[in-house]
Amino acid sequence: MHRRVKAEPYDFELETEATAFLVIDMQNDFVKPGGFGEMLGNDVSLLSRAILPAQRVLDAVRSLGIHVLHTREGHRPDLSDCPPNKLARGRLKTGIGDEGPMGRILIRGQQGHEIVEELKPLPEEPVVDKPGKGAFYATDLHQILDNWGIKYIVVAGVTTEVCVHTTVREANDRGYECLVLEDCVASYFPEFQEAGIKMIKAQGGIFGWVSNSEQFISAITG
Ligand code: TIU
Repeated sequence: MHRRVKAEPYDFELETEATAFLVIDMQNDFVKPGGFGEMLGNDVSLLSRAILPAQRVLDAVRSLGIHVLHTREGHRPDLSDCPPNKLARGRLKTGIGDEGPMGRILIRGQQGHEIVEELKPLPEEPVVDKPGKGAFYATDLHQILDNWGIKYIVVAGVTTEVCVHTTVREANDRGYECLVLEDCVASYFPEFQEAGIKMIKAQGGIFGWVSNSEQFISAITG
């Protein structure tokens, strides 16, 4: 079904059958109090406020049968898929693979690596485990989207300037039209949230469009 979403820099037009809702890295360790993100000194409330709007979008797209996928950033327990530069980055006392507040940090199978309960994937919704920031790098995301005939990707998740940006840029280069929902993405840094959103829609939508949960839900359910 054809839908027109009020967006910037101009309306985003999509076909619901060719649309996927992609929820990026809404994992306990990034978003929840008591996780790795908070341990590093971040105010995680800046991230957790994206949960409720994303949940509303999830409810709406699920009720319409629109495809949903989730990603998680993390690694194998033996860290064999973690590049040495990522492991070394930050010179952290407690970093990737170490025992953190919610299990081993960014390791698959650990509680901190799990997607937050509010946005828990349904059994039929693929969860793409990614070792990097972009969801296309070293994953089967492109294959899944291609098999489904996806042309439009609606994006939620964290963080705006890191994994959301990298993924949207990768998607744009692969020919997908991306709509980022401003209140469903978040950053630990308010200035990066603001700049990150501006960059997407600058220059006539240089690598995507920006809207919000309310405008998107109203367009697809209206
Ligand atoms: N998912 C994601 O954005 N991973 C990060 O490492 N983000 C930071 O902002 N650190």
